[in-house]
Amino acid sequence: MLRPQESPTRELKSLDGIWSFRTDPDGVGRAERWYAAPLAGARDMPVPASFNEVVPDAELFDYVGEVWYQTTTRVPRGWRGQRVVLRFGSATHAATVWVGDAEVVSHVGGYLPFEADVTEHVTAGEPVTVTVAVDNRLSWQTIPPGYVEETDAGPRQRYFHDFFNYAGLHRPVVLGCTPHLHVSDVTVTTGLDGSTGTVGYDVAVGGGTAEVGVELRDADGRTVASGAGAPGQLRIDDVHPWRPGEGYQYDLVITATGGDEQDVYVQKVGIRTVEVRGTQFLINGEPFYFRGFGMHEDHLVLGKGQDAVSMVHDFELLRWVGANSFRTSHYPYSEEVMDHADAHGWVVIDETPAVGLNLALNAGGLAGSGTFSEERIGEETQRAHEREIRELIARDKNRPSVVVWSIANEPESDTVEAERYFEPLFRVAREADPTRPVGFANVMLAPAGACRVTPLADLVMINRYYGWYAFPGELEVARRRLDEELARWAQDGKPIIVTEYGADTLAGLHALTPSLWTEEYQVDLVTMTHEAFDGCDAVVGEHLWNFADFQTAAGFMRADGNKKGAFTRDRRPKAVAHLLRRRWTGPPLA
Ligand code: BDP
Repeated sequence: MLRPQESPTRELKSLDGIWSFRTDPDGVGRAERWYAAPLAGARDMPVPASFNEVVPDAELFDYVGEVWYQTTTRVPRGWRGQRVVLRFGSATHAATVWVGDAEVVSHVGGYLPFEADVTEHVTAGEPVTVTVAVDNRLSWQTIPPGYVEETDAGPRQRYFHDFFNYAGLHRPVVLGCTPHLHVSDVTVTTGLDGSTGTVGYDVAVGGGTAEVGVELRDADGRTVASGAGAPGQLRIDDVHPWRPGEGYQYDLVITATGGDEQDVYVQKVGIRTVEVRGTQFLINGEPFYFRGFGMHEDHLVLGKGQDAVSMVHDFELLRWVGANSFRTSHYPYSEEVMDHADAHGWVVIDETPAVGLNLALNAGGLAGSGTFSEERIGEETQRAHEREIRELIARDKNRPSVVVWSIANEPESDTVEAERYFEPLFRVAREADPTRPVGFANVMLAPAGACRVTPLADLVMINRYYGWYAFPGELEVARRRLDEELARWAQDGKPIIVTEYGADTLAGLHALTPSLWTEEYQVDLVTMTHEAFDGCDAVVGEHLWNFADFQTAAGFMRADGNKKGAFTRDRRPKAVAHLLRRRWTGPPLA
């Protein structure tokens, strides 16, 4: 799905700001046609943001069900005769949208965009009301999964992943116009051969047939190649590649012309290659070592709301600490984050929201029961998972920053059922994008030899908590076991990225003797773990868990959330951040 943009033929109007908002605990809004009139009893709610923490109200914090958002805007009068599209960066986890009293689109999946052609429901120059019912419920059929339990105190959302179920309109909402004849999609693939670059492109057009022309312009606006026809291949001499740390991008200016209409869409292109060769991970043919974090879209009050200040600040902290990469644990991040990554040379492991597919973890009373079964995670969930993979790749396929698709985090992976569940999903990912390696983050419960899903992957990605969940306080034993496990994975002959390691740490808690939760222990554990990585050639990456402390569901394992951050939730460095900075900004790692 194309990212909306302004171009010589396209305009955008942001609908971000204060919307009317109300909850619908009795689930009557649809029957009562709340979209057909101003929302009664509404309060103000900022968009984009999670709704959970904006109001100090425990019921809203833990609310389960549909909430309603409404805004009125005026369609620019210059849009007469144009195709008008309404687009949401995301709605967590499902949404139905009305324009006036016409239902225009429904979408399931909380972390990917969707849009509706609303041309016939709007009039240029006239006001229009947009109403959205957003459902934050997770079920056995959703990705991520969960279930609603009826308790004496009302419904409670249960889920198996370790981050708070923030919900709402988390990302920008825009109204845009294009000509009726419009560029509806483009796929680019890039190659490098010495100083020559190639850009393959395939353009799709909607609303009629068109002649397609493309021009590739460098960052100074000079045309370096051009072509005619919807699919084609461009050759660029003296190419300036996209590199980690330097997000050089060209503009592919696409022009579609048909009848008396013309559309212009500009697709950014970073020319780079990605390859797994033996135990190496190569970007532009050179070995790449991943330094960075698993992260979360998580900020005080904003929850998972996209916010430019927080986003740029987080990237500046990543830069300060010497990171070169991150994983979008455990769901696709906003397009604003991805644009920034492309433009500044961040290397990204792009993850679907398939987290919590493992009843051996965080499953309370269900613990240990079979995860993959028709009553739990069965074919319908698998179809939802497939859709998430397809939609993620459709959104991010042209992004140079994305070098790996991670199709799940810590699913059950040591059973025949898991292998059966995942085998077709790897196929889906590879069909949708034959150019990037596909993997998933393996859980400690399925070590080398026992995991039946990693053999399906192009690389080994493991989350390991030696010294924390395993051998807490016993760093010597932890080190030996970690060495042994890395050596076993190395025998697979694939690169290993340790996608999680770390320790919960309360900023400001100190001790002279090894003591869990202290800043010293986090430093000691991370030092021990790095020594193990340095002793294993197949390890090509280290992503500490987590970049910053983050909110989770309530539980006795968590102290106001997960505290494994290198930074606190308000982005102050813990001692480990300085350790990482010394390691990551020092001489390059082997
Ligand atoms: C892993 C999960 C991650 C958790 C982390 C932890 O992938 O989401 O937050 O462990 O327990 O199991 O801190």
